[in-house]
Amino acid sequence: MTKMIFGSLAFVSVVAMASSAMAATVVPTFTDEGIDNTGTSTYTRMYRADLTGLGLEAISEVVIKDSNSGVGGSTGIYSGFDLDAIFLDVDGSLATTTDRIVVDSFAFSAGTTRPGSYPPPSPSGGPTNGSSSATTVDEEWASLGDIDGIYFGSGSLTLGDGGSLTSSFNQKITIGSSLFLFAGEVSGSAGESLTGLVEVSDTPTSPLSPVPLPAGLPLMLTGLAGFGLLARRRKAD
Ligand SMILES: [Ca+2]
Ligand SMILES: [Ca+2]
Repeated sequence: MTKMIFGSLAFVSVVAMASSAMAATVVPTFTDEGIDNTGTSTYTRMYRADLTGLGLEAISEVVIKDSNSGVGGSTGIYSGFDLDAIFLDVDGSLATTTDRIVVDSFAFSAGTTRPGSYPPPSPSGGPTNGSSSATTVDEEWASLGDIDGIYFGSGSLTLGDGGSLTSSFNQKITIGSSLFLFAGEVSGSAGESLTGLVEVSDTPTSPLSPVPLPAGLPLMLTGLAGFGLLARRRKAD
Protein backbone atom coordinates (compact mmCIF):
# COMPACT_ATOMS: atom_id res chain seq x y z
CA MET A 1 0.00 0.00 0.00
CA THR A 2 1.89 2.95 -1.24
CA LYS A 3 1.05 5.82 0.98
CA MET A 4 4.03 8.02 0.22
CA ILE A 5 4.00 10.68 -2.45
CA PHE A 6 7.28 9.39 -3.84
CA GLY A 7 6.25 5.81 -4.09
CA SER A 8 7.86 2.80 -5.52
CA LEU A 9 8.49 2.96 -9.21
CA ALA A 10 8.24 -0.26 -11.09
CA PHE A 11 9.74 -1.29 -14.35
CA VAL A 12 7.64 -3.18 -16.81
CA SER A 13 9.15 -5.43 -19.36
CA VAL A 14 7.10 -6.89 -22.13
CA VAL A 15 8.89 -9.76 -23.75
CA ALA A 16 7.51 -10.28 -27.17
CA MET A 17 8.21 -11.48 -30.62
CA ALA A 18 9.85 -8.87 -32.75
CA SER A 19 9.50 -8.85 -36.48
CA SER A 20 13.22 -9.30 -36.83
CA ALA A 21 15.28 -12.05 -35.30
CA MET A 22 17.28 -9.48 -33.35
CA ALA A 23 16.31 -8.75 -29.79
CA ALA A 24 15.33 -5.15 -29.26
CA THR A 25 14.35 -2.96 -26.36
CA VAL A 26 11.72 -0.27 -26.47
CA VAL A 27 10.19 1.88 -23.76
CA PRO A 28 6.41 2.30 -23.76
CA THR A 29 4.70 5.39 -22.53
CA PHE A 30 2.35 4.83 -19.62
CA THR A 31 -0.48 7.23 -19.08
CA ASP A 32 -2.13 7.71 -15.70
CA GLU A 33 -5.76 6.73 -16.17
CA GLY A 34 -6.69 7.82 -12.67
CA ILE A 35 -8.46 5.93 -9.93
CA ASP A 36 -10.47 3.14 -11.49
CA ASN A 37 -14.21 3.24 -10.98
CA THR A 38 -15.16 0.25 -13.11
CA GLY A 39 -14.05 -2.43 -10.66
CA THR A 40 -14.79 -2.91 -6.99
CA SER A 41 -11.66 -1.16 -5.78
CA THR A 42 -11.88 2.47 -4.81
CA TYR A 43 -8.13 2.95 -4.36
CA THR A 44 -6.53 1.50 -7.48
CA ARG A 45 -4.81 3.83 -9.92
CA MET A 46 -4.62 2.41 -13.43
CA TYR A 47 -1.77 2.93 -15.86
CA ARG A 48 -2.07 2.25 -19.56
CA ALA A 49 0.52 1.67 -22.30
CA ASP A 50 -0.20 1.53 -26.02
CA LEU A 51 1.57 -1.52 -27.43
CA THR A 52 1.11 -0.63 -31.09
CA GLY A 53 3.70 1.27 -33.06
CA LEU A 54 6.54 -0.22 -31.02
CA GLY A 55 7.70 -2.65 -33.69
CA LEU A 56 6.24 -5.65 -31.88
CA GLU A 57 4.19 -8.39 -33.48
CA ALA A 58 3.01 -10.20 -30.38
CA ILE A 59 3.33 -10.30 -26.60
CA SER A 60 4.41 -13.40 -24.75
CA GLU A 61 5.10 -12.09 -21.27
CA VAL A 62 5.15 -8.98 -19.14
CA VAL A 63 7.70 -8.46 -16.39
CA ILE A 64 7.12 -5.97 -13.60
CA LYS A 65 10.03 -5.22 -11.31
CA ASP A 66 9.90 -3.21 -8.16
CA SER A 67 12.48 -0.45 -8.42
CA ASN A 68 13.87 -1.29 -4.99
CA SER A 69 13.77 2.36 -4.06
CA GLY A 70 13.15 1.36 -0.48
CA VAL A 71 10.70 4.19 0.03
CA GLY A 72 7.60 3.01 -1.83
CA GLY A 73 4.79 1.40 0.03
CA SER A 74 4.61 0.63 3.68
CA THR A 75 6.63 -1.77 5.82
CA GLY A 76 6.51 -5.52 6.33
CA ILE A 77 4.23 -7.43 3.98
CA TYR A 78 3.30 -4.16 2.21
CA SER A 79 6.88 -3.22 1.20
CA GLY A 80 7.19 -2.06 -2.39
CA PHE A 81 4.87 -2.06 -5.35
CA ASP A 82 1.30 -3.26 -4.82
CA LEU A 83 -0.12 -4.74 -8.01
CA ASP A 84 -3.90 -5.00 -8.10
CA ALA A 85 -4.40 -6.00 -11.73
CA ILE A 86 -2.51 -6.59 -14.94
CA PHE A 87 -4.08 -7.44 -18.29
CA LEU A 88 -4.09 -6.62 -21.97
CA ASP A 89 -7.05 -4.77 -23.42
CA VAL A 90 -7.90 -4.55 -27.09
CA ASP A 91 -9.67 -1.19 -27.24
CA GLY A 92 -7.80 0.52 -24.41
CA SER A 93 -11.01 1.39 -22.60
CA LEU A 94 -11.58 0.19 -19.05
CA ALA A 95 -15.30 0.66 -19.57
CA THR A 96 -15.40 -2.31 -21.92
CA THR A 97 -14.35 -5.47 -20.14
CA THR A 98 -15.05 -8.29 -22.59
CA ASP A 99 -11.96 -7.43 -24.64
CA ARG A 100 -9.55 -7.94 -21.74
CA ILE A 101 -6.93 -10.64 -22.11
CA VAL A 102 -5.86 -11.96 -18.75
CA VAL A 103 -2.58 -13.64 -17.90
CA ASP A 104 -2.28 -17.43 -17.92
CA SER A 105 0.52 -17.95 -15.41
CA PHE A 106 2.83 -16.09 -13.08
CA ALA A 107 6.42 -16.47 -11.93
CA PHE A 108 7.09 -14.52 -8.74
CA SER A 109 10.25 -13.55 -6.96
CA ALA A 110 9.54 -11.77 -3.70
CA GLY A 111 11.69 -8.79 -2.81
CA THR A 112 12.76 -7.94 0.71
CA THR A 113 10.41 -6.66 3.36
CA ARG A 114 11.21 -3.73 5.57
CA PRO A 115 11.20 -4.07 9.34
CA GLY A 116 8.35 -2.39 11.17
CA SER A 117 4.62 -2.86 11.15
CA TYR A 118 2.90 -5.74 9.35
CA PRO A 119 5.73 -8.31 9.67
CA PRO A 120 5.49 -11.44 7.50
CA PRO A 121 3.97 -13.88 6.95
CA SER A 122 0.99 -12.31 5.22
CA PRO A 123 -2.58 -13.62 5.55
CA SER A 124 -1.97 -15.36 2.18
CA GLY A 125 0.93 -17.21 3.78
CA GLY A 126 3.94 -15.72 1.97
CA PRO A 127 6.43 -12.97 2.79
CA THR A 128 4.30 -10.28 1.10
CA ASN A 129 0.61 -9.51 0.78
CA GLY A 130 -0.85 -11.76 -1.91
CA SER A 131 2.01 -14.26 -2.06
CA SER A 132 1.77 -17.77 -0.68
CA SER A 133 5.55 -18.25 -0.71
CA ALA A 134 8.62 -16.29 -1.83
CA THR A 135 8.11 -17.71 -5.33
CA THR A 136 4.35 -18.22 -5.53
CA VAL A 137 1.41 -15.88 -6.04
CA ASP A 138 -1.78 -16.69 -4.16
CA GLU A 139 -3.85 -16.12 -7.28
CA GLU A 140 -7.15 -16.37 -5.45
CA TRP A 141 -6.08 -13.73 -2.95
CA ALA A 142 -4.41 -11.38 -5.43
CA SER A 143 -6.95 -11.81 -8.28
CA LEU A 144 -4.59 -10.10 -10.70
CA GLY A 145 -7.16 -10.16 -13.50
CA ASP A 146 -9.61 -8.07 -11.49
CA ILE A 147 -9.47 -4.50 -10.26
CA ASP A 148 -10.59 -5.29 -6.75
CA GLY A 149 -7.72 -4.40 -4.41
CA ILE A 150 -8.67 -3.56 -0.87
CA TYR A 151 -6.43 -1.15 0.99
CA PHE A 152 -4.38 -3.29 3.38
CA GLY A 153 -6.44 -6.31 2.37
CA SER A 154 -7.04 -8.85 -0.35
CA GLY A 155 -7.07 -8.36 -4.11
CA SER A 156 -3.45 -7.44 -4.78
CA LEU A 157 0.12 -8.68 -4.76
CA THR A 158 2.88 -6.73 -3.04
CA LEU A 159 6.20 -7.32 -4.78
CA GLY A 160 8.53 -6.48 -1.89
CA ASP A 161 11.54 -4.21 -2.41
CA GLY A 162 13.29 -5.38 -5.58
CA GLY A 163 10.74 -8.12 -6.20
CA SER A 164 9.51 -9.08 -9.65
CA LEU A 165 6.54 -10.70 -11.31
CA THR A 166 6.60 -12.35 -14.72
CA SER A 167 3.16 -12.67 -16.28
CA SER A 168 3.02 -15.16 -19.15
CA PHE A 169 0.52 -15.93 -21.86
CA ASN A 170 0.21 -19.53 -23.02
CA GLN A 171 -0.05 -18.35 -26.58
CA LYS A 172 1.55 -15.20 -27.87
CA ILE A 173 -0.94 -12.39 -28.18
CA THR A 174 -0.88 -10.74 -31.57
CA ILE A 175 -0.87 -6.98 -31.23
CA GLY A 176 -2.73 -6.13 -34.41
CA SER A 177 -4.04 -2.62 -34.91
CA SER A 178 -4.98 -2.02 -31.28
CA LEU A 179 -3.65 -3.50 -28.03
CA PHE A 180 -3.00 -1.92 -24.66
CA LEU A 181 -1.38 -3.01 -21.42
CA PHE A 182 -3.07 -2.04 -18.18
CA ALA A 183 -1.47 -2.25 -14.75
CA GLY A 184 -3.07 -1.03 -11.55
CA GLU A 185 -1.59 -0.18 -8.20
CA VAL A 186 -3.42 -0.05 -4.92
CA SER A 187 -2.90 3.59 -4.16
CA GLY A 188 -4.79 6.80 -4.13
CA SER A 189 -1.73 9.00 -4.52
CA ALA A 190 -1.29 10.87 -7.75
CA GLY A 191 2.46 10.86 -7.10
CA GLU A 192 2.65 7.25 -8.07
CA SER A 193 3.90 6.37 -11.48
CA LEU A 194 4.82 3.36 -13.47
CA THR A 195 8.02 3.66 -15.41
CA GLY A 196 7.90 1.27 -18.30
CA LEU A 197 10.70 -0.62 -19.89
CA VAL A 198 9.61 -2.90 -22.67
CA GLU A 199 12.04 -5.57 -23.70
CA VAL A 200 11.35 -7.11 -27.06
CA SER A 201 13.02 -10.40 -27.61
CA ASP A 202 12.58 -13.60 -29.50
CA THR A 203 14.67 -15.34 -26.86
CA PRO A 204 12.76 -16.62 -23.83
CA THR A 205 14.06 -14.99 -20.66
CA SER A 206 11.77 -16.40 -18.03
CA PRO A 207 11.66 -19.87 -16.51
CA LEU A 208 8.04 -20.05 -17.63
CA SER A 209 8.82 -19.30 -21.23
CA PRO A 210 8.22 -22.09 -23.70
CA VAL A 211 11.24 -24.32 -24.00
CA PRO A 212 12.03 -25.56 -27.51
CA LEU A 213 11.20 -29.23 -27.90
CA PRO A 214 14.14 -31.59 -28.35
CA ALA A 215 14.72 -32.25 -32.03
CA GLY A 216 13.39 -35.81 -31.87
CA LEU A 217 10.24 -35.03 -29.91
CA PRO A 218 8.07 -33.48 -32.64
CA LEU A 219 8.76 -36.57 -34.77
CA MET A 220 7.78 -38.81 -31.88
CA LEU A 221 4.61 -36.82 -31.30
CA THR A 222 3.79 -37.01 -35.02
CA GLY A 223 4.34 -40.73 -34.82
CA LEU A 224 2.05 -41.05 -31.83
CA ALA A 225 -0.63 -39.00 -33.58
CA GLY A 226 -0.26 -41.33 -36.55
CA PHE A 227 -0.78 -44.34 -34.32
CA GLY A 228 -3.88 -42.67 -32.91
CA LEU A 229 -5.25 -42.12 -36.40
CA LEU A 230 -4.51 -45.70 -37.36
CA ALA A 231 -6.20 -46.95 -34.22
CA ARG A 232 -9.29 -44.86 -34.93
CA ARG A 233 -9.39 -46.00 -38.54
CA ARG A 234 -9.12 -49.61 -37.46
CA LYS A 235 -11.89 -49.09 -34.99
CA ALA A 236 -14.03 -47.56 -37.73
CA ASP A 237 -13.28 -50.57 -39.92
CA1 LIG B 1 -11.56 -2.62 -22.93
CA1 LIG C 1 -6.89 -7.71 -7.96
